[in-house]
Amino acid sequence: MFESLSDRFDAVFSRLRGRGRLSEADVDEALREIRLALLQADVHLRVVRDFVSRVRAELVGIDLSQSLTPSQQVVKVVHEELKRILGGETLKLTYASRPPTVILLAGLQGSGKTTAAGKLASWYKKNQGRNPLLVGADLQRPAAVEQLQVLGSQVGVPVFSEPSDPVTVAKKGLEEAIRLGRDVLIVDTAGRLAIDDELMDEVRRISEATSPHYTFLVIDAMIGQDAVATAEAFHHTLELDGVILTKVDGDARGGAALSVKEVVGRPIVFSSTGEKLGDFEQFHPDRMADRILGMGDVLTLIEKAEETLDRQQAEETMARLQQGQFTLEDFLEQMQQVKKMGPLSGLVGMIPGLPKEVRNTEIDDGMMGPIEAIIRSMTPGERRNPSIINGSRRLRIARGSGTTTTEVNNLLDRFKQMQGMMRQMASMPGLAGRAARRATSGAKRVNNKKKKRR
Ligand SMILES: Nc1nc2c(ncn2[C@@H]2O[C@H](COP(=O)(O)OP(=O)(O)OP(=O)(O)O)[C@@H](O)[C@H]2O)c(=O)[nH]1
Ligand SMILES: [Mg+2]
Repeated sequence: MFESLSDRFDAVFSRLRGRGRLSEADVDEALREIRLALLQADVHLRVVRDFVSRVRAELVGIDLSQSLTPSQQVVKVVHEELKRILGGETLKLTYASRPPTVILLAGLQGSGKTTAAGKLASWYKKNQGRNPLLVGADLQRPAAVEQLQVLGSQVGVPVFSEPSDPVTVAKKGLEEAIRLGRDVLIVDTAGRLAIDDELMDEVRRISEATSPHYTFLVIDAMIGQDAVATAEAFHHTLELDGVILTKVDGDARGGAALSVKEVVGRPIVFSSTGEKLGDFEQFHPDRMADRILGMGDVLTLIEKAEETLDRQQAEETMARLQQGQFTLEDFLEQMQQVKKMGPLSGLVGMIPGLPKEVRNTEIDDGMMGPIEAIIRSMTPGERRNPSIINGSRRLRIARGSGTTTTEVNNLLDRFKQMQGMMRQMASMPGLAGRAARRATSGAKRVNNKKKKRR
């Protein structure tokens, strides 16, 4: 999401970079560009107008004697405004004093409600240590409850439903949660079109029967700002508390994300970024503003790493690394751990300081496939000591992995380089110092690259 917007902003800021002071014409031009960028990102017209006029007001009042350069000041003002239209502070989710905390999901057909219900249950269980119960109150579509049950079993959360009517199911679900001592109740409802009075009435009655603490509207980001219009209709009937934005992975523009809060007055609370159950994050306006402006999102990256990486395994790898014994087996292990964190293309956007060219490189997750296949086609002995790989072994590995001997050679060469680097690092004193040195040398390399390009 936000790729093209990021590029446009980047262009505006680089034009301002290096200026000693900003003339009125500079500001006007920058604002015109920002306005166009937002419109092209499919942001609601009212939001765009508001955004531009607030940025203008801020820039007029800017004190040029401050320590920031003019372009940095513009970035700062735009960042603040972006954060504000994305919702300001992260919504803090609280729990009912008398459990369960009831969460009702509503939304248009196919917006991703059922998927979000499963992901939300998993989030509450894994991140918050809660014991959710899912309720299948979509009796409209024949396979809806079954779909929820599949998701429930994948995330290890029970599902309640019965073939009666949706309001009864929701009510009984609530009783069931109390009986079983489940502390979060997530109610999945039938997909509806906003104009469908009957279905709107149904979700309203489910809401009355369960008195939800949170009512979240599930919105498909790919629909863009049109989604916002439906949000208003739902808000009218349901008193929404927030929005779950789905299919963010398929939306390059970000119009819905940037319009929802301003138009509906309710923030995005979660975003769903893919088909996998782990592709689900709490929505942090400030981090999102960072990402849009290419400042990276280290916090989310660290959280993802903490969620998915196996600490003990990482420590073992680190220990071997320390002794200069990093093998192809460790390499494979690391690749698998990184893969668990989600699509690579998503991760790259979170790394700060990467030049735009790198951030926008098409990253093919499939690229890891052949590497993995090659390592898997090796014997344990070969993995531990690749120097024994001669011509005939190379041919066997290439055949076994469906690759060519050149590809096998390339991998072995790259691995050898990497191993050399690691040995060097291992010879430096102090693990922490080593990590720090590695981080700074990485940053330097990026900077150099950046300089060369300019
Ligand atoms: N790429 C991607 N696909 C998603 C995401 N969330 C949901 N989907 C897909 O979107 C389709 C619809 O999702 P559902 O969860 O069934 O949507 P729903 O709102 O429950 O649909 P109805 O119950 O029919 O109204 C499914 O194929 C999901 O796999 C997401 O964040 N990214
Ligand atoms: Mg559904």
